[in-house]
Amino acid sequence: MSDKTKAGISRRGLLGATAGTAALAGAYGGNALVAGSAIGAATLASTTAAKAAEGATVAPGQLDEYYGFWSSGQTGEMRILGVPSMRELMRVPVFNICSATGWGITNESKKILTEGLTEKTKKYLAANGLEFPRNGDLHHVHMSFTEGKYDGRYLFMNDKANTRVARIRCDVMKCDKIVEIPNAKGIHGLRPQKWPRTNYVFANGEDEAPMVNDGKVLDKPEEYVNFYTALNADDMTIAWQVMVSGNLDNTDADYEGKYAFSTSYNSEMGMTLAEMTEADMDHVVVYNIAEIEKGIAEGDYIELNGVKVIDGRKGNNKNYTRYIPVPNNPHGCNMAPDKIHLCIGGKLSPTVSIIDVRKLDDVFYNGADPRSAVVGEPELGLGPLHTCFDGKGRCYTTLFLDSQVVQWDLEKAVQAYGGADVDPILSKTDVHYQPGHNSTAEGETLDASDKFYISMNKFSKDRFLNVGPLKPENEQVFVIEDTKLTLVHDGPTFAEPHDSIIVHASKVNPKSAWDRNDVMWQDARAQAEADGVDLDDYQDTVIRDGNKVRVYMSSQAPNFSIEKFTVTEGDEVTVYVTNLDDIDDLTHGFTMGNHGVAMEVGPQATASVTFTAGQPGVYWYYCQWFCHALHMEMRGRMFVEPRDA
Ligand code: K7E
Ligand code: CUA
Ligand code: CA
Repeated sequence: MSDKTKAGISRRGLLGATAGTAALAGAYGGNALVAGSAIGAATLASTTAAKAAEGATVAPGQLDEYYGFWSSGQTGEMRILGVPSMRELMRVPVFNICSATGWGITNESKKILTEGLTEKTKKYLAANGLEFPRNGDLHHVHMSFTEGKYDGRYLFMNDKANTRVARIRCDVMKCDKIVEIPNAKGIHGLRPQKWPRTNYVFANGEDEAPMVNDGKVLDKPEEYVNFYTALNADDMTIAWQVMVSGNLDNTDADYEGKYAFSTSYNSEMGMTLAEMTEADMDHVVVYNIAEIEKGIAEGDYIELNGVKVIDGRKGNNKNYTRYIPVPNNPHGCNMAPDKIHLCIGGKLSPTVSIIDVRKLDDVFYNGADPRSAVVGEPELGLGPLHTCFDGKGRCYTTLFLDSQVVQWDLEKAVQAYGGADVDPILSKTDVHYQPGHNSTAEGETLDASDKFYISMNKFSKDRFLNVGPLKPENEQVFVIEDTKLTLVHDGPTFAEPHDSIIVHASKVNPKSAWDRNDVMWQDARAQAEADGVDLDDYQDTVIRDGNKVRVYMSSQAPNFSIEKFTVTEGDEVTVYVTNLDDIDDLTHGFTMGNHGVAMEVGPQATASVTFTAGQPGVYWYYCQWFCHALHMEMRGRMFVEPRDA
């Protein structure tokens, strides 16, 4: 990047000057600028901008006001950021394999990654020497709700690539359940029920498939179906599915616990791009939760691969679903915190369709035209994808093609649709570039606030130093002051800042050490008990059981309780490590050289890993999480003897 801005002002000089001014004001913390937030020169030149930046500044050592929970798209993990500083605090592996934490390597994580797979997938994986899918495509992270507000219990997320839904426990910020959804294909949109609490997690299947998908049907779209899934949030079992017409993209739920919604860009049931964009109108599917529950209770379902499936296709003449026509290939599906309006992003249409959920009873029970629930359709700009809310009656819609965010007034949009001569558009602000999702603080809840606006942009183009053909994406934070959005942070991220939620820090209270009785290692505990080993105490026991060897050790900085053990080539070795340290932040690890084995062992945690002892020789194991001045010395030897010796 050039040292000179277009206006000919030196960036360095400008940063210095701003810092100086702010220091005089006595409140400048420096992080927003120093820690890599490139504030545009033009923006900085304005006092308002400097003030806004100050408001969004989190000084070194200060804590952010909000947690941000981020999806990572095709990386498959969840990320935790501090907002507004945008400091990345943690990466929580979910659908990916992680070398640092041992996710996908430890027995505890493998159990979670495998136990929820369908038999069909297990068979495929086994035939290919795999235990679980190696990748994931995590688009949407959402927290559990109680009465329309985040309650800090769980986070739920989808894997589009392998049709899975996962849950993270917020007390330890680790994934504890992964479920593959039968029947459906490509879980995309995902939202928790908001009211009265998250009893259900709703998940959209994006890809249609033949109802009996056994390799006999390809080009008979009339035999293709799609599924909407409700999972029981408390135990992550599947409650029911609804068979629908058209595909499903994004989903949301209302604030009354009555209805849930999905957008469908392929009401045509087309298999090619031309076919999928053929119709002028697609639709929003409305699910009537009480009617579906009643239908299930009364036995009006078929059982498909162990799931109770209700027929909610067009023309079924039941009260399970309704189809509301909206313009061509809609995308985003966002329920406003006014509890009344649902906003549907037009994508190919420059509009957002506003559905008034109070009108849905008439659509279901009094034969009203489904379109009568649409009470606004403002023309906002090109490529409207997602809408978020600030709790002040204002909406923010990303315009993918225009590379802008449009801020608009919900009430005025409804008035304009009714014929009033009002312009709902309040402002348009450039973003860099091509925004997909966006977030305001707690914007999908009754605590929606107008503090910040975050734009998750699919392209960074020339915004950062060139790192080769694969560029990072770009995330931007704006401070909202009425109709003015001021950019205060611009930061690159690795694939892909797909979606995020912003949760007030007071609602998230993770532990600093594990509870020794945590269920995460209940299998290890059961095995230890069977072996007469007390996992909670100092352990140094090696059990031989045929060609199985179980090694129990504890770690206390800077020592493993076992400095060497002997096994035979080809033995199945399981190492259990218990971290007896309970000091804040004192994580140990266990890495076995040349065996593809590594794991995190958090304070007071037990973790275990099973592997096959390799070629004869001495192998060092070591602690890979820096824990002590003598961390390098925290190591030991595994001696592998030849099998025939
Ligand atoms: Cu949330 Cu891209 Cu998966 Cu919109 S979807 S951008
Ligand atoms: Cu223990 Cu490093
Ligand atoms: Ca379409």
